[in-house]
Amino acid sequence: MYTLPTLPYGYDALVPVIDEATMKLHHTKHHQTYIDKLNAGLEKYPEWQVVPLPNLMMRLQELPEDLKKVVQNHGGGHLNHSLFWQIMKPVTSDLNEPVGDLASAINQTFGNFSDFKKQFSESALALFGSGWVWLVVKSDGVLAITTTSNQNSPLIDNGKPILGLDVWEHAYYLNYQNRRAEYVENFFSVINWEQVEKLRNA
Ligand code: MN3
Repeated sequence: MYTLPTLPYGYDALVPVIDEATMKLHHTKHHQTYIDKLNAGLEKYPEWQVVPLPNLMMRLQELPEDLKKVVQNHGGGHLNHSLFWQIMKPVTSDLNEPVGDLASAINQTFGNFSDFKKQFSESALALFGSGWVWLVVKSDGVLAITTTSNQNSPLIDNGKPILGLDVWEHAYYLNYQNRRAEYVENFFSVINWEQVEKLRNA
């Protein structure tokens, strides 16, 4: 049985970037619903219950049709949100940019941090409908920016997600209404780059 992970900070910790009401609703209602539906879908497949969720995602094509949909949508919802909470932290006064090996890897792939930020933001704005924008490590170890629709996980295409931004309207609409660009810009001040680097090395 999957359960809702505890946030590493309070619901009001990301203010003014993400408001308390959005965080609470997003975590206790949206994320919880993905978990409930994932658990319900797995109930009649004890043989698949024991397989870790990231592995289920990578083996999606082997799953029975009804379970495949559940894992793709609700399993994806659980994995994606679990990562999202982890890679954010409260706003601090310092320049919030990656350092060390992660900074080098980003510069190597995207030229510099500002070009990375531009590409990531453009991908978030160009994404039609609901979905996510990601920084992933591809199977060859190289970084890439990708987007997925709905709750699809980058793991389906064998990219390891290390940074993700939820661009479903439920993630920002209370505070930003239709101003997705502002939400994306502000997101950069709550990214926990230390955690992103941990995930890259995991
Ligand atoms: Mn969401």
